[in-house]
Amino acid sequence: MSNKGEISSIAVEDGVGVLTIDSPPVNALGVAVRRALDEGIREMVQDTSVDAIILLCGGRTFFAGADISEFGKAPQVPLLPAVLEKIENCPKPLIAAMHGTALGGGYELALTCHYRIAAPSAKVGLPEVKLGLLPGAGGTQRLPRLVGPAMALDLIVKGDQVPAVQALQLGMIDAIAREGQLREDAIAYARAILAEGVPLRRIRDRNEKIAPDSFPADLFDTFRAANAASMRGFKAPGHIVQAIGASVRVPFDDGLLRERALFQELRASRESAAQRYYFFAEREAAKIAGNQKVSGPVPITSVGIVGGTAMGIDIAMAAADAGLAVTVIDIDTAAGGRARRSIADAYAAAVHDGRMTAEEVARLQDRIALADDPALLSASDLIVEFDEDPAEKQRIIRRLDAIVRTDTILATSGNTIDVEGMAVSCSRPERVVGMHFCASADAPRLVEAARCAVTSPEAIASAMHFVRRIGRVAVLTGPRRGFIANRIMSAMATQARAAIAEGSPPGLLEALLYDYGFPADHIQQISGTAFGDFDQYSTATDRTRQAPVDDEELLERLLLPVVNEGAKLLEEKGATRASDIDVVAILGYGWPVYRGGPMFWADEIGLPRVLSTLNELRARHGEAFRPSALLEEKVALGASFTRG
Ligand code: T1G
Repeated sequence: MSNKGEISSIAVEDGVGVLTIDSPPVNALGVAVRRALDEGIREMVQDTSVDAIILLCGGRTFFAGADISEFGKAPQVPLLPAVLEKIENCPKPLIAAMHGTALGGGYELALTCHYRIAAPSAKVGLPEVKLGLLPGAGGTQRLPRLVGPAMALDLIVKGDQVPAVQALQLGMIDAIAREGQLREDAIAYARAILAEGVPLRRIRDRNEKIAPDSFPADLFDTFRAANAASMRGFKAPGHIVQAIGASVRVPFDDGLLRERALFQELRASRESAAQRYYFFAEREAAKIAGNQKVSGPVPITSVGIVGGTAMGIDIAMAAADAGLAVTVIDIDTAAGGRARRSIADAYAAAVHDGRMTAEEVARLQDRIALADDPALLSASDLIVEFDEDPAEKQRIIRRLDAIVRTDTILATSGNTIDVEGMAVSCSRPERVVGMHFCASADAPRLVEAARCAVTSPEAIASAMHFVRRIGRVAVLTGPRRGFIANRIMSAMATQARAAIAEGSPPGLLEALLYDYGFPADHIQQISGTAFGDFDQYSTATDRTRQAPVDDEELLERLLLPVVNEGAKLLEEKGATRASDIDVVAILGYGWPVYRGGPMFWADEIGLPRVLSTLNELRARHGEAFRPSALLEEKVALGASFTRG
C-alpha cells in the first residue's frame, strides 16, 4: 500500500490495483481530488504488475460530484474532462466501485470506466438540474447510450437518485457487491473480467440504444410537452433536452462539444447561481451558530407523538422510517381509534401506490406503539404534541412536564403558539421548543424550530437534529407568532388584499405571481389568505383593471414587503441569517428556487433600488412600506443580505 499524500492511496493485490480516494465530506471532485486521480491512474497504468484497476472512495460515499463551491472561481487544472478522458482511454480494465451516493460528476466519472459495481445500499444519479446545470462531463452523451434517450431524459431532467438494484436493472451499473464487501467483491469482479479476456468496451462506442429506430421520432417534442409545467421558468431542463437530443443526432465528440456549450451557458446563468446558492443555504440552515452542525447532545432514539392528527401520524411514520421508536398517544381514547385507522390507512395507501412493500410496512408498524396513556411516554427523548386547541396544547405540555424525564424535549406544534408562555409554565422551561411542520402544497419538507429566551442550546439542537433525522429541513426561528413563513408571506397577502380593494383584479395579481414563477397551487395557498375565494375571480389571464398601475409596480408591491419583513426578522433575531428566510420562502411557499428566494432576489436587483422603491410605495400606500432599519443600514454600507 503506498500512500499518495493525504487523500489517496494505492494497493496492488495479485495484479489488481486499487486506487482509494478519501476527501471528506463527500469526495467532491475538487482540484486536489482531480490531481490525485490523475496521478494515481497514471501510476497504475505504468505499473506492469497491475493488470486491472479499481477506483474506490473512502468515507461515506463515492464521488458526489464536482465541487460546487469551485464554480464561482477560476478553473484549475486538471479539469474534470481531461481526467475523465485519461480514465476512458485507460489501456487496462478500470472498474468504478461505488458506495453511498455516486452523483453528478462522480457518476459521470463512473461512466468513463469500463465497468461499474456498487454496494446494494448505493445510489447513483445525475442531479445537476437541481443546481440549474446539466451533467457537464459527458453524462448527457453516455447515459443515453446505456439506457436509451427516453430513460435518460427522465433520469437527467428529474435528477433523482437511483438505488443500486434499479440501476442494475436499467444498465446504469454492471454488478452489485455484498453489503460491506465492496472492495473484496470489486477485486473478484476485476479478476473475473481479466479471466474472461473480453476486449475493453467504452460506453462512447456503444450506439445500439441511440439508433434512430430504437426510440420514437417525436420523443423529444413529446417529452417537452409532457413536462412543460414542471420545466416552467427553469433554464436547465430545456438545455438538458437539447444535449440529449445531440447524443442521438451527432457523433459522440460533437455531442460532447454541444454539451459543453450548453453547460457553460447554464453555469453563467442567474438561475444556476440562485440554485447553487440555495443548495448551500438549505445546509447552512441546519447550523445553529457559526459552523456548528446540528448534532443534538440528547440523541433522539425514541419519540412520543401526542394527538392522532394527520400531521401527527405523518411525523410518526417519518420517525419510524428513520429507525426511531415511536409512541402515538391519543388521549381521547375514541380518537385513539382514529390514530390507529389513520396509520393503517396511510400504510395501506403506500403499499397500494407501490411506495412501500408489505414487508417494510410490517417492519415500520412494529416501531409505532399506539396507546391512550401519556405515562407511556416517560421513555421518550422528544415528544411533540399535535393538538389543535390552544388551551388543550398548554394543558398537554404541562401534563407531560409532570410525568416525563427531566431531559425529554417537549415540542408544541403550530406557528401561532405562544412558545414563551408554554415554556415558563413548565418546571423545566429550557427544554420546551416550538415546531411548525409546514404542510405546504407540495413536499412538506420545511419545519420551523422555534426557541424562546429560556430554551437551552441542547434542546433546540436536539429538536433540529430530529427534524433532519426524519428527512426534513429545519430552520431556526424566534418565538414570535408566525415564526418566519407566515410572517413574511402575510406581508404579501396584506398588500394583495389592499391592491384588490383599490381595484386591481385578483386574476392580474395571480398572473403576475404565476409569471414570476410561483406554482399555481402556492398562489392558491397565498390567495386563500389574500384573494379570498380564488374561483370567484376572472381567470389568471385577466389583465383589465380599474387602477392605473403598471404590472412591474404591482409585482414589487407584492414582493418587496416580503423582503422588508425578512429584514425586520433579522433585526429582531427572529431569523438567524438571510439565507434561512430564503429557505423558508422557497420550501414553505414555493418562491421559485431559480430566483434564490426574496433576500437573494433583493440583492440581485440591488438594495438601493429596493429601498427607493419601498419609499415610493410608502408615499403612495402608507407606513406598511416603511423600510426596515437594517435595510437602510445595508444600503448605507453598500452591503448585501446574502453575498457575504
Ligand atoms: N460540492 C461541494 N460540497 C458538497 C457537495 C458538492 N458536490 N455535496 C455535498 N457537499 C457538502 C455539503 O455542503 C455539506 O457541507 C457536506 O458536504 C455534507 O452534505 C461536472 C457540474 C452527497 C447526497 O449535486 O446531494 O457534478 O454543510 O449535508 O445529507 O456534471 O450532499 O457539512 O459544510 O448534503 O449526507 C453534482 C450534491 C454537482 C450532489 C450527501 N452533485 N450533494 O447528503 O450531506 S455538479 C450534486 C448532495 C456536477 C458535473 C456537474 C448531498 C449528498 P457542510 P449534506 P447528506
